[in-house]
Amino acid sequence: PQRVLSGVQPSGALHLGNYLGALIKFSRLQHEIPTFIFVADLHAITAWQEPALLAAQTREIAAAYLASGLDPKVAAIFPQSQVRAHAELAWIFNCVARLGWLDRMTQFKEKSGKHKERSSVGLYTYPVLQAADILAYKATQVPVGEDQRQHLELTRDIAAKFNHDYDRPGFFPLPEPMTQGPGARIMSLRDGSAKMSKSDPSDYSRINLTDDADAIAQKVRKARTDPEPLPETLDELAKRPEADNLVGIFAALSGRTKADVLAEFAGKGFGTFKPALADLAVASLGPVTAAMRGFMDDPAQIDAILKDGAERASPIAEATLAEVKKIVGFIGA
Ligand code: AQP
Repeated sequence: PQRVLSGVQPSGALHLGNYLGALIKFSRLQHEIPTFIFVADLHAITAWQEPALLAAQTREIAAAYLASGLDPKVAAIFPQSQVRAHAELAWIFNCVARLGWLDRMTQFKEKSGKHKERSSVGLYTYPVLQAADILAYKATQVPVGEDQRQHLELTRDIAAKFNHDYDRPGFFPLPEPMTQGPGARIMSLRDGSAKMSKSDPSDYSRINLTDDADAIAQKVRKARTDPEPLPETLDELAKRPEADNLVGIFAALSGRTKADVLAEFAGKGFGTFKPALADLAVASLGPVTAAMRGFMDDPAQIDAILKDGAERASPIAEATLAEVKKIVGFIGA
């Protein structure tokens, strides 16, 4: 059977990259394939989080899920920490994954920076926990942004090694990343070579889901570009990272292809394109932001939705964990 699984960390305000790379895909998939979407609070504490802020941000991510169209009666929406099997399976996978595999993870290198020895051990084993998130549900499809591809490869390696070492061909499926589409890699509005990110110190580098119409319009207006009009072809566009990014955002927000957007705007300057993009962004995000605020006004309702989601997800993850324990040779499983 097919299953979709994904999650977002409650480690800061959500931005347009998170929305277009991940969130927007969830609500489309939920009606086609059983869908499990969690708030990755266990992952978030790999870097320090103020406890009160972590709780607030967990509810904010849940509100963003609901506002972007996830239906809690259709998809299971839950906090990662409320389904114990994730952490327990992660331990077993820590013993399957090899140090050499984790040493190659570029996100750890980027996030630990120059202070590797001061990073948490959790940050290092982060992708192993991610493998447990996915494989606890034997998920087959994982809608994520391009930046998560390497971690998905690691999940596939862990699944394959487990199946091989314990001689259980096909026990874990090898999940497929769903990273297609123009929203898979949204870049910073200030630098076409850096991804849009929560941790960028410049707020002008990103559009936050909580930005109002004026802030969105101003950020688009100030977005870095070159002076040339938009080109005719995708090949030409690819040579201009900032222009490419803005066209990609337009395409993702309007559900069109970049080629289609170029067909409309080729030959036009940013004086025409940027206002059109700002209008589109405000029209697309405005209702999401408003709905998000509505959900955030009722934290008790969010908590109830998350608890219900955890109760629906737990039996599935527990069943996988019980099978795994038996396969490994733990008695009583
Ligand atoms: N720029 C992006 N373009 C497309 N997708 C993106 N994602 C993140 N940035 C972009 C996708 O959003 C989902 C949730 O990511 P996360 O909560 O795990 O956060 P992250 O990957 O650490 O990315 P952030 O938001 O930029 O945070 P920092 O600054 O801490 O690195 C994932 O599916 C991710 O691919």
